[in-house]
Amino acid sequence: MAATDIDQWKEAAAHRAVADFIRSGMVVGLGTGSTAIHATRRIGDALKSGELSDIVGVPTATSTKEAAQQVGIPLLGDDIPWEIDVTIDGADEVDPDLNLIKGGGGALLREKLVAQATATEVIVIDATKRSPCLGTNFKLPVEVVEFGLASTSEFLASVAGVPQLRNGGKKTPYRTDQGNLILDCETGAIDDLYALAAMLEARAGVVEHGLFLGLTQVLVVAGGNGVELITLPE
Ligand code: DER
Repeated sequence: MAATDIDQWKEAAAHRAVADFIRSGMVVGLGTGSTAIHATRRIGDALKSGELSDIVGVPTATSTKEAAQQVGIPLLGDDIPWEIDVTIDGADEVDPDLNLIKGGGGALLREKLVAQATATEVIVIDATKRSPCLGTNFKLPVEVVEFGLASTSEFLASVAGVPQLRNGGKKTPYRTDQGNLILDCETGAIDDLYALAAMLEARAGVVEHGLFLGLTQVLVVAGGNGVELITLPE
């Protein structure tokens, strides 16, 4: 399919999520990436037109904060505990249980912080992101501190597949908003998601990983057959 089709699907998924889940007066988590940005822009337009009012946003990256400011979405500070009504965010790979690989955009730490403070996490994707098993189509991003990088890389190679240091361009490594590094791990299809997540979380030097397990309430998928909303059976 053409790139324009995928871009149209991304926009359609994001706009449907805003229409179905965002209401005036909400605290809204603003996701990061080429799909979620359409939701941020749509919310900005709705605030301008008066369709929505009294929305406060919690951005998942500095780039998303800048985009939200550009479209006039008031933002919540860090000085109070968040009670986020709805978050609209993207994903890099989604399995049939609505578990995710995220982090392709480098925002995984803030995205997971926001997701864990959210009542309704709405994930918006184009249909190419669906997968029978996480790790099949996308490397697993792992955010790590620079100190002890060689040891951390050796550990990740033993549990998560060959790690590759994400490049930031101009021969420098990519840096997250927190100044950390990202190792993208060639896991292949992951047979025990929770076991891998536990091993990563137990390792000093690993700041966060891109497995988002049990955090999705609604998946909005746009593809050649239109837009579909998927939830897990109660
Ligand atoms: O980093 C992330 O998880 C982002 O949500 C992003 O990678 C999602 O992908 P997209 O740019 O195709 O929406």
